[in-house]
Amino acid sequence: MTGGRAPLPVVPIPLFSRIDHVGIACRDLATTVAFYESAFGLVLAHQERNEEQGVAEAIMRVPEAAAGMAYVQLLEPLGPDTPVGRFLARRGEGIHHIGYGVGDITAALASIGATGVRLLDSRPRHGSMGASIAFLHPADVGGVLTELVQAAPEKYQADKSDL
Ligand code: KFV
Ligand code: CO
Repeated sequence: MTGGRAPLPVVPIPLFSRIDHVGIACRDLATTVAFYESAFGLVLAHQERNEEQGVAEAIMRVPEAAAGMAYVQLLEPLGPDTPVGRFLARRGEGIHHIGYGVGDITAALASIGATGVRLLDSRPRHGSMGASIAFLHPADVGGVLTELVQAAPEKYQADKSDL
């Protein structure tokens, strides 16, 4: 998974508590939201624009997920010179990243960073619904852009305030 490095140390406890979301790059958010609602019955839980990440996003709730909520995150780029804009130009629409829930993102970053996986964010940034997020380099995770998500306290989540 990480090339020719020495065997990785085993982390003492599972760092990831659940799959928080799968992020999907799309060209048109409204059309894609409508598709996920009508074809799959997913529920639009939240919508926001994240200038720092260069995306307009919609959070589709997967009903009745155990151990905390799980989501599909639809991502329309705010411009061509953004991570999702470049991804769409290079690969077209499709799965862009996977986000894992963690209890303590600062501790998780320290632990994962110590294994040699490159951290795209050494400190957490602002994510969906008030979460703290940080990305790991896809080249060190078998080609998968991987995001850590420490959810905000419950009162900040899925309140539809940004719809
Ligand atoms: N998955 C796997 N590989 C990817 C990738 C992806 N989504 N995007 C780019 N790459 C690969 C690409 O194939 C290429 O590999 C290399 O990364 C550089 O591509 O083997 P290669 O050919 O060298 P570039 O230059 O086209 O990509 P660039 O965008 O400049 O940099 C890639 C990367 C991963 C460093 C950058 O996209 C990044 O920093 N991403 C993290 C931020 C992000 O993706 N934000 C949007 C989602 S915001 C979000 O999820 C939120 C707000 N939230 O709360 O959940
Ligand atoms: Co995400």
